[in-house]
Amino acid sequence: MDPSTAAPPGPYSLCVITDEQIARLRHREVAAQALEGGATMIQLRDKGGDLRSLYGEAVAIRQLCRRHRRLFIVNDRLDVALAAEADGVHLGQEDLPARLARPLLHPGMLLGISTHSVEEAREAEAAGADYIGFGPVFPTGTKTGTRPTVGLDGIRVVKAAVELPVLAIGGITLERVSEVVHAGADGVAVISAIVGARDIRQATRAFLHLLGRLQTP
Ligand code: TZP
Ligand code: MG
Repeated sequence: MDPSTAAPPGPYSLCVITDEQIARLRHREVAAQALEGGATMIQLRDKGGDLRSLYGEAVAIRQLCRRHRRLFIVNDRLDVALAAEADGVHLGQEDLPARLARPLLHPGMLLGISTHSVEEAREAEAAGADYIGFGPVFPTGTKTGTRPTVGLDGIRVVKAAVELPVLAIGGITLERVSEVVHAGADGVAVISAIVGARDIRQATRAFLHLLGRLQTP
């Protein structure tokens, strides 16, 4: 397809989630390369560092995202999302519940919730989430202790159950994007297939190019 006729990517098309261990780079560097490759959303995810340095990374990535006009989301830490003036926060089932987080966010801030079942997706929707992550769709080596895989059928079922945008997550590779989008996902959230690639910029570009072709009506 002629790229000039492809629709511009939606805000939830491609969420690149940072990981310093996999990338062997700082969060801000991962984000910079993913944004140069066209990622539509950056999620800052850090499971080990101290809060002060997380805040520093968050501010740096917020500035990068503003420059690229892309969304910036902080994983787990609502306090850091607020302090760094992120566009939103992403919370899991073990984090602050969505119904408590929603009123703490500034108006217009995005609330993303990780879900693994129709029940959790419906609950997130009722609590005022703006989008859900749904997965793991496929087996993943990146997150330990994940819930059972939901598969492509899981995406179809959850899309029929909620109105919210659904970001598929877990084991999403370039080869699997097409089936995930055909199953109904509004976008994909990716760690290893992009952050672990030799060239993050190029890997992001490849995902975006494919998503652009798949999502153009
Ligand atoms: N939540 C469900 S699966 C997962 C998270 C954070 C890890 C996704 O990483 P990858 O490398 O894209 O499978
Ligand atoms: Mg979490």
